This record gives sequence, structure tokens and C-alpha cells, in this order.
Amino acid sequence: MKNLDSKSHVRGESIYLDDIPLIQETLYACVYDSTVAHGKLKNVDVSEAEKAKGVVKIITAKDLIGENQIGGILPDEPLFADEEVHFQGMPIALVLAETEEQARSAAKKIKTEIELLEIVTDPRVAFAKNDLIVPPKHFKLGDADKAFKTCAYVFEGRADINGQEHLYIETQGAYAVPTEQGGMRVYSSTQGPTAVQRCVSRVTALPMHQIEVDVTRLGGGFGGKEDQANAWAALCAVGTQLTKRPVKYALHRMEDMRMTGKRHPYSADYKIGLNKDLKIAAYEVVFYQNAGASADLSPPVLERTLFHCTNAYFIPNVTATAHSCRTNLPPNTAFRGFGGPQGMFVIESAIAHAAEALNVSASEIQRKNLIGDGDEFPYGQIAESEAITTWTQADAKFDFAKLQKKADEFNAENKFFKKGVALMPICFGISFTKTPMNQARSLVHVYTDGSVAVSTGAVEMGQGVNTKIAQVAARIFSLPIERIKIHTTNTLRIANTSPTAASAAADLNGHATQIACETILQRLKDVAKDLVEAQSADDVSIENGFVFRKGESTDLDWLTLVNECHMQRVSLSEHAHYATQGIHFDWSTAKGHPFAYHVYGTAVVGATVDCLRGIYTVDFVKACHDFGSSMNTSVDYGQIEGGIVQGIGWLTMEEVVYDESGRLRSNALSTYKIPDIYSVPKTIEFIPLETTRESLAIFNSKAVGEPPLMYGIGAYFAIRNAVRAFNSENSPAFDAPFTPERVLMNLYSETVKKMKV
Ligand code: MTE
Ligand code: LUZ
Ligand code: MOS
Repeated sequence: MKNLDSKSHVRGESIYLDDIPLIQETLYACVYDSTVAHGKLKNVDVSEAEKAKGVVKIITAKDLIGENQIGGILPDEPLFADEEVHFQGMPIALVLAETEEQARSAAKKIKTEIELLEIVTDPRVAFAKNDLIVPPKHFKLGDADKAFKTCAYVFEGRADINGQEHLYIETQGAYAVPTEQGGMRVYSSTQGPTAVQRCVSRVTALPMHQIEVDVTRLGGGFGGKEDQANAWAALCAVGTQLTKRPVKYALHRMEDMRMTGKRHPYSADYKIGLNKDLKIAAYEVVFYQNAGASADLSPPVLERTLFHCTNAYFIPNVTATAHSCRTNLPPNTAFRGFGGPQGMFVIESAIAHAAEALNVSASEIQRKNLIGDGDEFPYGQIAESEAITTWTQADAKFDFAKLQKKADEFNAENKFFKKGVALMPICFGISFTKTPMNQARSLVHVYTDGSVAVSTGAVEMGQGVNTKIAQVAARIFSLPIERIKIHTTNTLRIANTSPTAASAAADLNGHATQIACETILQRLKDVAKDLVEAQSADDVSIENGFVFRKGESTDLDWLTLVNECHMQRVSLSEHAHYATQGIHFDWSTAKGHPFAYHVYGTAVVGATVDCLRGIYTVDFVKACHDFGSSMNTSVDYGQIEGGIVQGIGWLTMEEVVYDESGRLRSNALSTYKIPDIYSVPKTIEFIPLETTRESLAIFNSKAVGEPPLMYGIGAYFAIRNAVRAFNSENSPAFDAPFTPERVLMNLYSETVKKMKV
């Protein structure tokens, strides 16, 4: 079944924040943000701006009625810079004007006096100064120190991986509307309506019950709106509170790119030890996360880097350490994979390093070390592994040896074009690593015309969660999908939500919906029992709009039954709660069972490098992917394709560039290249692996939102192998993304060295 939104998307009828009809008297907001990455804020002069045409009010830190604080995990992020500025793009003032143009032109008239302080953009420099967001985190399994001593081979190195701009098509924004008794309704493009509600409550000092947050859908979030939608909603809310007028702010693309955080760049030192038989006996890794100027979600992102630092491998002796380093960049934040992909890139780099040094194929080391059923992750959870199955099935279908042979033959025949092939197994844990977040609620109403309305805490952002939730209700009630309507995500209907994140939204909210629907269904059956003269409600079933007694059809239809219930004063509504069972984690020991299950897969990736120009194509990504039992193959396949392309983009062409002054140089689509239709691999092919285990997601499916992105890491190593096929002397630094510029430098590394550039 297709995504329910596909028709309205194609027709341009889907509603996003900017499509909400405006209320009279709406004001437009524009932020004045810091042009300095670090300094003492001596003075803010708004006098010229205040006189500008159409300006109604200019707000700074001192005007706030509530707290000047939006830090969700740590209170280290003022809404408005007060005494100091910490990054370029940090809001200093908010202009409210009658039109958008007036707000923007007035903002340009604001002047500030800032005394420059030292600017740090490199996480290792921040680490050397001991400027950490939180104390370091550690994982330990076995005894790596001891194990290294008996290893046949030990390799040490460094891997760096850059950030990634979310580039959701819909930029950040919010629209706050005053309601009676000083309350307000806030429309927000957020993955976390409750986070917005809490944040608005904090800066306005209004109780949460006075604040309604409503989300129809997002034009993409990818983690960028898990936490960082809060600021814009808070700004609009403060504007509404102080002017008693509706306030709207939809960021321009360049504002969004400049003012919001991105995927965290990481630098890491690794040490990998192998035995003669190529079994990895020990792994030691230290991560330096570039957190940006405040915590935002950096601590849990850091933790997930540790959780995934051994990817799909079993390594008996692991010591992993992670530092969250404070720099003068916009606070970095959640991005599809949430730190996991960075951890995986480093272990893959260590394996490639060992393979190149030992002159064996990396795939040999990868294959020999895949995690098996019953093996222990460094955090104590025992694997229910499909890693070897996905590898074996992918190999059976796609024939890795043949793909490699074809590349070798091509390379023997071609001087200036080279092909590379790489394997990329993935293993991604599903559940918020903070156990209490794994809960959701659903509100289901059956109306007397037989139609069904569902509200949950899940936010639709293109990933198809509404379609899956509608499928749940349709399946339980045995109704056509058209009879189900999924409504906006609204904090009055569903309270205290976790953000739509961690790939868990369809599962958590789907399960809550299942429970609500089953509860109503049971009431319907109880009423039907007497009407069809069945002995027990268990003999009654509802199928395709009719009541069945002991499997035999009756004349009683859905509509009549629903109305009969209503006449008998039996409730046709239910609000249900779901919490994932069996998960726990204890940071004092860094052990537990944090994930309900893991998603596995193995991809083989092929690339061709043009060795005169340094440009390349990713030719194919072929994978065996573990779906559990997919709820919706059309939606899930879309997630796989999109994830793969987004992953390839991160590892290859997307380059976030900040200069030494902390200024974003890649601040527009002209300077930040994302994959277009021409950079999509010609072949994306996968075989769905159906797996069954206990404790999978809704209807025995497995989450699909984030894991496929990590297949993209294979593109980096495929390109690397092609570069080495041309220049076998060179071992390129593990420094992603592998932009055409970097590829070219590495193709001619000897020449480059001689040129002393
Ligand atoms: N797909 C689309 N089209 N747009 C998005 O913003 N976000 C991704 C993924 N797929 C995203 C997407 C991220 S980061 C997550 S965590 C999941 O969707 C969240 O949705 P789910 O929990 O319903 O899978
Ligand atoms: N968000 C979060 C996430 O708060 N906790 C997580 O564990 C997580 N994992 C993936 C993506 N977002
Ligand atoms: Mo996704 S990074 O969990 O929003």
C-alpha cells in the first residue's frame, strides 16, 4: 500500500507550517544573530531598527517573562545571548514587524558591540583545554590491554568524519497564536511537540496546560527537528506573549543553515588487534565529538556512538571512551543514526587499515568477525544476530567474489578509470537508549457514521508513520483504510510525548493504537454477542465490516453495531498507553539490555572513479536487509532508498565547512552539494530478509527509519578501494567525506607531496 500522503504531496495539497491560513494581525519575526563565534556581548543597539518601517517590537534577553533558557538536557543554552555569544548564528534579538520584509530589513539595522574571545572549532583543541560538555563515557568488555599483548597484529590510527546538514526541504519555523486567558496555540515544524510545549512554557512562564502545540506534518526532519525546533517556537511564543498578537517565523534557507546545528563531526583514535586467523581480539577507541557550543542532544548522541562502536562485529575485548567537546559552532544535534554511524565509520576504518597492511581483503576480516547469536555487545546485551544470515544471503544472491572479479578485470583494462567494491554490514539497536523515553499513547474515536479518528504522539515527516498507524487501526477493526483518519499531533489530545525519533515512532505509537483499537473492539464484540446470539464474545469476530459468529457471517454490519453500542451507552473511544518491555540500562556499570532488538543487514557497494578528474559514481548498492516482517513494503523500500542516498551524500559529496572564525562557509545550496538524481546509484537492489524473534516491533516488523543510512558508509570504502587500485602506494587518511577534491589529491598523492602544496 502506498504512503497515504503521496497523492496530496504530488498535487501540492499537503499542509506544512507555511500553508496554515493566517489570522488577522499576524506579525512576522526575524532573528538578529551573532556574526561573532565567541565573545562578550557589551552592547545591543536596537534604536535604528526600532524606528524602521513596520516594526512593532524588538525583543532581547531582558524582555523575557520566563527563563532565558532552552537547554533540554543541560541548562547551558540561552534563548537569547545575554552576556556572551557562543557561536555565529546565536540569536541576540527578535524583530517583530507587520510584514516579513520589514522584519528582515529592520534586523539588519541592529548593531552590537562584542569583545572577541578565543574561538575553538576543533574538538581535540577543546579536549586539550578540558572543555567538555559532560564527563567522558566508557564502555569496557574483557581486557583489551591484556589482549593486545598476545595479538599477532596491532594497528593504530586516526579517523575523522565530518558533519552533515539536515537539509529538510521545509525549513524550521513556528506560528504562535494567542488563545484566551493568556494561553497560546503553537504550530510548529517539530519532531517533538512536547519538547516544544515544555520549552515554550519555560520561556513564557506559562503552565504547560495553557500551551497547545499542533503539528500536521514536516517536510522532513531527519533528527534536525528533534530538539532544534524548540528555539523558533519559543521565539514566536515570546513574541505572542509580549504583543498579544499571532507571530510567525519561517526561516530562510540560509538562516536555517547558519543558525542550526548539524550531525556531529567526530575525530577518533583507534587501535585494533588481530590474531593470525584474522579474528579481531581487541579494540580500543577514543572518540572526540564536536558538540558545538552547548549540550543540545550531544550526550545521548555520544552514548549511541559507544553503543555502535563495534558495528556488526563481536570483539571480545573492547575499551571505548567518548568525549563530548565544546566548540564555538552551532550546537550539533540528532541526525538519522544519532551518533551510531560515526562509531561505525571508525571501526570500518580500523578494519580497512588492518586489511591494507596485511594485504587481505577487508571483507575477509569483516566476515570472520560478524557477531553471532549469543555473542555479547560491549554494553552487556546478548545478540539475537542476523548478521551472518544477511551476509550469506547477500553473497548468495549478489556474489561478492564475482563483483570483485569484475572490478579487477575492469581495472586491469582501464588506466584512468578504476572500480572499487566494499562490503558494509550494519547492526543498529532499536529503542531510545534512555529507557523512560520508550513509551507512547494513542487516542482512538469511532464515530457513529462508522469512521475512525486516531491521534498519537507520532509526527509524520515523510517516513510514512501515519500510513502505518492507519494500517494498524484498519487491521484491528478490519476496515478499509479510507475509514481511518490520522489526525494532527497535538499536545491536548496526546500528552507527554517522546519525540518521533530513534526509528521507534511507528512501533511505539502503533502499539498504543493497537491497544486502543483492541479495547474498543472488545466492547463491540461484547455488544454484538447478544445481537447475534453468540454464547461468548470470543465466538464473535468482525471481518470486512460484518460480524461473524463462530466464523460464519451474520447480517450485523459495522455501522449498525457501532450505533447499537452508542445506544447502549458503551464507549466508542479509548486512550491507550504502550511502553516497550524488557529494556533497561545502567550507566553506573555501563551494562544492560538497552535495545528491544537490533536491525541487521549487509550491503555490497561498487564505485567507479574517474582518475583524471577525481570524480566518481556510486554504481550499485546491493543489500540483504532484515525487515522482521515489513508492515508496508512500499514505505519501507522508500526508507531504504532514501537512507542509502542520504548516507552516500554524507560520506562523499556533502562537506560542511566552518572557517577558523567559526563562520559557516557552506551556507547555501551553491556551496553545499547534496546528492541529486544523478548521484543516486544506478542500481539499488535489496533482498528483504524476513526474520522472526520475540520482542520485535509492531506486528513483528523491525524499525526501518535510520539503519539504511549506514549502508552509505560502504560508498566511502568502495571509492577508497578504487583510489588504491590507481595509486597502490597511497593509503588515504580516513577522513570523510571523500569529496572529488580529496579523491584527486589521493590519486596523485606522490605528485602532491612533491609539489609541496
Ligand atoms: N524519512 C523521511 N522521509 N523524512 C524524515 O525526516 N527521518 C528519519 C527516518 N526517515 C526521516 C525519514 C529519522 S532520523 C528517523 S528517527 C525516523 O525516520 C523516524 O520515524 P519512524 O520512527 O517513524 O521511523
Ligand atoms: N533520540 C534520543 C534518538 O533521544 N535517543 C536515542 O536513543 C535516539 N536514537 C536514535 C535517534 N534519536
Ligand atoms: Mo531520528 S535522528 O532519531 O530523528
